[in-house]
Amino acid sequence: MTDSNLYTALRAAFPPDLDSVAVETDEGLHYSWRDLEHASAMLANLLKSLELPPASRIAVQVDKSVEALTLYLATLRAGLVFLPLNTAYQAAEMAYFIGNAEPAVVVCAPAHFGWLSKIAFQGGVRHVFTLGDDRTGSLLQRAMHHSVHHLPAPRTSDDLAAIVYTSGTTGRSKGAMLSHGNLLSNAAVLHTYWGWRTPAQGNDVLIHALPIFHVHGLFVAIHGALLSGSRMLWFNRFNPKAVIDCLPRATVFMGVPTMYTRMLAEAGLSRAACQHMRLFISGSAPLLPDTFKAWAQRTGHTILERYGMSETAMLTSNPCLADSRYTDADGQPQAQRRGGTVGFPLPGVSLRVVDERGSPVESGEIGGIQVKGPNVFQGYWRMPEKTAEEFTPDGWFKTGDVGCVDEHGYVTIVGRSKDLIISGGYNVYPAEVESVLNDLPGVAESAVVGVPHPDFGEVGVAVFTAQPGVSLQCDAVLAQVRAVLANFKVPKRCFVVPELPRNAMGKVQKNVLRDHYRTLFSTP
Ligand code: MCA
Ligand code: AMP
Repeated sequence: MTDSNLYTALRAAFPPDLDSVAVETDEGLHYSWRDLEHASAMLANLLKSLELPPASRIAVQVDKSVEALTLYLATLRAGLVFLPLNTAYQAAEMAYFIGNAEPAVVVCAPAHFGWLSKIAFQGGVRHVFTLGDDRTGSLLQRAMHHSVHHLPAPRTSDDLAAIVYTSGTTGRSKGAMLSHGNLLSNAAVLHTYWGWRTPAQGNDVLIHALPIFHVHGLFVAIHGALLSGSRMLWFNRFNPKAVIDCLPRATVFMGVPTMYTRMLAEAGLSRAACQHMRLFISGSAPLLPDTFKAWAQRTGHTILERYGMSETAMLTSNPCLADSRYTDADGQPQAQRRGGTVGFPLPGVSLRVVDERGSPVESGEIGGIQVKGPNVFQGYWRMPEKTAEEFTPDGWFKTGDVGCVDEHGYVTIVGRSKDLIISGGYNVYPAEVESVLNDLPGVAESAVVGVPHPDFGEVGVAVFTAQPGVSLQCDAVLAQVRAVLANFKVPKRCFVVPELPRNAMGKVQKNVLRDHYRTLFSTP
């Protein structure tokens, strides 16, 4: 069997000098390539010693750290399935993920061991370890006793490497199953398309300031750096000032639009600070044209916007170098990064825009975006019906995004057919928040809508009615929501109204609410 284990491919790209620095943290710690190799081997040997069934899930809810990165690499090496979970998830959310995914191992922050181990053991999990962001916890203590040598478990390209949970329009989160082949094909395409420099070209240096429990920070950023043997300047938390201070030593930065607007608010962001930078990449949420323009004016760099999903990793990208598949009116390869667009389908990705009947539309016309490619996931974990619903009979994945492709091939996202709010790059499904609100004592019914926000791009606002005779206080209601949902899902404002606007069919008119509250966070 040819080994398609993703770790094998990443390891092959490590630079010859294994003692050179692979990761430098904002606390001044240096990790060499050999450290990554050895630490992930010890963890992989620990996982192996547990004699877990094939395809066991390793659920990980820990604060960002280089050790958490090595745990990801170890899981790949051991041929097991990595299941990253946002640190903001609360007990009820974690109980759902553990019940649904049935992991064999749970790794959590030391401070969460009390409540999370209870949920895990009740869910039948046999092994619960802790891992702190300061190199503490039982996981590393146990791994210390294992060998630094480990041969990656051979895997086919269809074998699962990770399950990434993404919320659903019905309020139930779905686990997107990603294989070694899905992740490696996407990483290899981005390696070329974004022109990651090889050691011979003098490697890139990536500023890594994203969380590592979602596709953007975990796969796009980490695979990009590792597959080109590039050093990472590592931040456990995003801090705009500290990132700007690092720019002169870096060449690539990846972030969500909120990170760009927060950096623009810093006086230290200047052309001089950015003069060694090669590439600024944005994604996970729409980048406003104003941000694109302001960034170009301040730094002299045009941000490269790209588009992707947990189910597919990256789908489209503005060009880094000229893309010979797309030519301008003079027949020249397109090299221009266009603000407001997400660029071209990546090589190997097919993308089409269809009308309500599923027929492809003319260029420039708006419709639903569907995709195919080696990066498209294997389906939703234990949800065959849901998986079938999201694919057309001829194998196109329905993204739920609405957009168009112009005559030069640039893709623009204009909206979403799925009821989804993207807040600071995190997805919030109104259905999930509404179901929590509707269950609260005194709430009759609720609607959650996304409205523009200067920092997070978009945030949720809750509008609800009270049961007869009940008087509800918004702050108290939100406090109850906060107790059950991750903090970024909690609506930023809420309103009690006598009734929700409805159309003739009795359906709540969310567009009316969106229009009504559109300017809630506008600055005068
Ligand atoms: C924090 N808060 C938020 C958000 N983040 N509210 C709404 N939306 C958010 N994204 C609130 C918290 O609830 C808290 O409020 C307060 O802000 C401070 O929290 P803190 O954690 O300190 O916030 P922060 O450190 O300032 O975080 C902002 C951030 C972060 C750095 C922009 O949200 C972030 O890292 N976003 C990146 C998300 C990401 O990686 N997405 C990729 C998904 P309170 O105190 O009231 O509770 S992958 C994906 O989308 C696809 C595949 C793709 O294309 O990439
Ligand atoms: P997730 O479920 O977290 O993987 O989020 C994927 C969704 O984020 C996509 O379906 C899009 O709606 C959105 N998204 C990602 N990148 C962009 C972008 N550059 N512009 C607009 N929306 C984006």
